[in-house]
Amino acid sequence: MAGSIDRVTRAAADAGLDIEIRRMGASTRTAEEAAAQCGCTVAQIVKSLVFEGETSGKLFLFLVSGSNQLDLAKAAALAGELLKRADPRQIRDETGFAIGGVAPIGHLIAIPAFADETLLGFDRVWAAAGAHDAVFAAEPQAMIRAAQAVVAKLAV
Ligand code: 5CA
Repeated sequence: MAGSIDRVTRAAADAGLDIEIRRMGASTRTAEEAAAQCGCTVAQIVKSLVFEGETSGKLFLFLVSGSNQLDLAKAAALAGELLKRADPRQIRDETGFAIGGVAPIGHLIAIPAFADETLLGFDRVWAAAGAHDAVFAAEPQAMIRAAQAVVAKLAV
């Protein structure tokens, strides 16, 4: 998915976010795998979770720490509608990313995004960069700004 990685590179540049995308040569599909590859804690991995609005069918992006679970009730309150886990194919078609490589930036569509406040407690976080072995590191505030995400309390 070279095109997906290119989109992340471009989105970062457009947002003034200075990143270096690293291909790890091993799976970073899950937060645990990504942490092992990056040499960071699971908590410093940003999960980019895509949910679908039950009423609108629209996708929403929630950025949470790898050590936290998304609180669906809080997420739904922010989205303004009930949410369900999005279908992997819809995620791929609309964001341009396959599950395990969904990045916080560079989606094909403009996607309403929310970020959990606990991410701001780290000096550096790592996020997926468009493929299942690609990651980038960033200062959380800068990454959240680039994703145009609203900071909120999202974790259980
Ligand atoms: N590359 C890693 C670390 S950055 C990563 O993408 N992690 S993740 O957590 O953001 O992406 C995996 C997430 O995809 C899982 O936590 C899970 O919430 C979601 N997921 C896994 N399988 C499915 C599925 N079949 N349908 C919808 N979402 C899924």
